[in-house]
Amino acid sequence: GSAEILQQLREKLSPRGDVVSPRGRALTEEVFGGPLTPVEVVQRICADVERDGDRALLRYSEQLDKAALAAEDLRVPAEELAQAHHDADPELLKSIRRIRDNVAEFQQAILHHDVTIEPKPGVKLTQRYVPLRRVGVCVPGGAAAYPSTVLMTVVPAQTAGVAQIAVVAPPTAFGAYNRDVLATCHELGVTEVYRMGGAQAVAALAFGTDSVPAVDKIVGPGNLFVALAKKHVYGTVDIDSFAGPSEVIVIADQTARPDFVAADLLAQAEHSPGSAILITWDPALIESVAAELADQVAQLERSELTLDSLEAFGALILVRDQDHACELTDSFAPEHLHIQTANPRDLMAKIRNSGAAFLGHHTPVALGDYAAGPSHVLPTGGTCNWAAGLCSNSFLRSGSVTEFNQQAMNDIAPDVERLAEKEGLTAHARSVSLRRSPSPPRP
Ligand code: HSO
Ligand code: ZN
Repeated sequence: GSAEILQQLREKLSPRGDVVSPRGRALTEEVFGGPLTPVEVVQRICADVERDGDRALLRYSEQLDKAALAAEDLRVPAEELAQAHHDADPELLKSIRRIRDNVAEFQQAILHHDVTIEPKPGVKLTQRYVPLRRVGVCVPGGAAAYPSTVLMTVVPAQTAGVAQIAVVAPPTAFGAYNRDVLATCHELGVTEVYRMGGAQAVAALAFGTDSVPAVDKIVGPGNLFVALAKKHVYGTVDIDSFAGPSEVIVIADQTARPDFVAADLLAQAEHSPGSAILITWDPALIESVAAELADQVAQLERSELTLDSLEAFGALILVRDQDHACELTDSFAPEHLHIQTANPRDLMAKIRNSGAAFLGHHTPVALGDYAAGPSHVLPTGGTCNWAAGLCSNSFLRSGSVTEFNQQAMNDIAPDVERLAEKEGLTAHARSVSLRRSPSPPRP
């Protein structure tokens, strides 16, 4: 029945990793002198960085990331960015430029513009959008290097007109010591890159330190500690959504090719952890996809990790029919949804909640992960029923602008005065009545 499937799915989807690994547990015991929950760890780190700045930041980099850095080492020197760009594969740089153009074109097209209405003569109401002045972008660097994440965060921010973009990546071979990550930053014109990761990097961006000027908003994916730290500093700065481990739900029918479907499931499982779920009403497809998965996983470079991820967070689910598939998907609000059926748009119309949807047999999620145009920084963990993915508009804040002339103010004044009086706020009422012309009789 639906309830059991729902329960099972809930366990499979969103490998949030709130369970700390034995290694992580040992590390926190060593650093904090006792077992702490991830939330407690993050609270401690953020409080220390807020109080002690660089000193705490560097101490945690050493203790948690095993990187002994001095304050001067935090920011990647301009020459190093240029060198990485110089050394990078020229074909990679060409791809990066093409992808940048794809992303910029889409992000530009969806950008909010100021809206002004004149609902009555003498009244002008505007919703205006201004880019944030300074933002911090988290690029992960634990399990793999992600130059694509640099593109999918920095280009939307640039499109919005953000003047200062600070990229942070952990001091690891997959992070701020990764040539391709640094080369991508340089290609995009990012000059501020910091070697720091985890909760301490988020805290440094939020509170500012001697070496890292504070930002207005922190975006980008990361592990559990990064996500919890962003939540913790929200209010001091803005943040984007909870972007945790990758998830995909594939809805497929008998028109789908089992090898395609299996390849798409493996692609997100490869993130390790990554959850990958097939929902279909065709029992034969379950069999054929299962066979394909076994076959294909063995051929992957990250074969073992992917298999582990698939076993822990993968599922092949048989449902009654299309409506059942849509209903289940909607209640899970997956980060990625890929519909591989004869009528993908019809199904899409029945699903409200997904971070990013991919329609048809020729639109693998990997197109969106790397190159299509919408950002791959998306809400996970079942938060897509209220959270949205990153886009150029995430880097704007809106404000209103109101302008009345005398006549228009006269017209609206009685309503203002009445409400103000009901609230007992006579100063408010007076600030309006004083301006009326001719003046109303004094009560
Ligand atoms: N699927 C990831 C993004 C990514 N994939 C980066 C490959 N590289 C989160 O949506
Ligand atoms: Zn991916």
